[in-house]
Amino acid sequence: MIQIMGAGALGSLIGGLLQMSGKDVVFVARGKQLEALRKKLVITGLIHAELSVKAVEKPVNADVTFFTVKAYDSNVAAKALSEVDPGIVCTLQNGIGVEDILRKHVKRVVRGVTSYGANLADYGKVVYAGKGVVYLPKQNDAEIVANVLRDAGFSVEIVDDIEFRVWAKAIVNSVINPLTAICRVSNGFVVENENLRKIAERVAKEGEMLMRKLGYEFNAFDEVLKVAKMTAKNKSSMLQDVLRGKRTEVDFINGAIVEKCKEMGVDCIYNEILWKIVKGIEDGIALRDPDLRTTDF
Ligand code: KPL
Repeated sequence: MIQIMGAGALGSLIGGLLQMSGKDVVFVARGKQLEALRKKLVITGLIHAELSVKAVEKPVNADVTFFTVKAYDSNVAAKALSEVDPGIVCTLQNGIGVEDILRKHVKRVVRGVTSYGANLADYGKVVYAGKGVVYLPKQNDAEIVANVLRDAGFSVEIVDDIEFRVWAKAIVNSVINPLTAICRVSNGFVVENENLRKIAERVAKEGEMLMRKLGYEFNAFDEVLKVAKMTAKNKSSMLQDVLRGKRTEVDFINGAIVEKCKEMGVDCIYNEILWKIVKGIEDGIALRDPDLRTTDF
């Protein structure tokens, strides 16, 4: 049994593709997403599929669990998982520190990173926006996860520098996500527009300096350019959250980068300003409608 803990955009896409490859999949969801999935899961974009899926509110025993809840839901979701036997738990979440939260509650954790693109068009409707890669660390349990994913056609790479990949992804997200969420533009605009591009370069530079302190060579702005061009028409996950009136993952992206920069003595004023502006947007949303801050794992 494969379990999807957090059937949002990425979780639904992974679960849907795994089910289509013949795996027995259960989706753990809440609220309107649970209601919708109980009717069906629709995948559009690169493929078109309508699937009848098994959707439940509470986690169950599984051989492999994909942990794809929003970063800020990690603690509650990991605690819920600890009440069953979730098997190997593979996190593919955005952000820094999520695997540490997970490890407090479950034993067999695999920290992965993915560049697959998925958006939720509506409850129960996921858009498969872009093929990518799933990076997994060199460790025993990761091989099992890799085989599950490869059987369903995912491109998987086993790497010995997963920490680097986690930071690299967070740094790219720290540039694209808040700028798109604040200005309400798609990813490509962040580097096409001269005003935003200048800020993007400065934010990326802070990330690059942090990477150097962590012992990694990483041309952050080159990577931002690459990702922004590849996903030019996409709405970032942070923009989608803001548009849907939901909390964002900014604390685990820019917030975590600021914390690490301060610890390592790296300037981070651009990250700090973006972080605080997005927190201000979240507070404005909460003021208008506190109920909308709930999530859908
Ligand atoms: O990971 C992403 C996100 O939106 O969270 C990027 C790479 C920016 C693609 O949209």
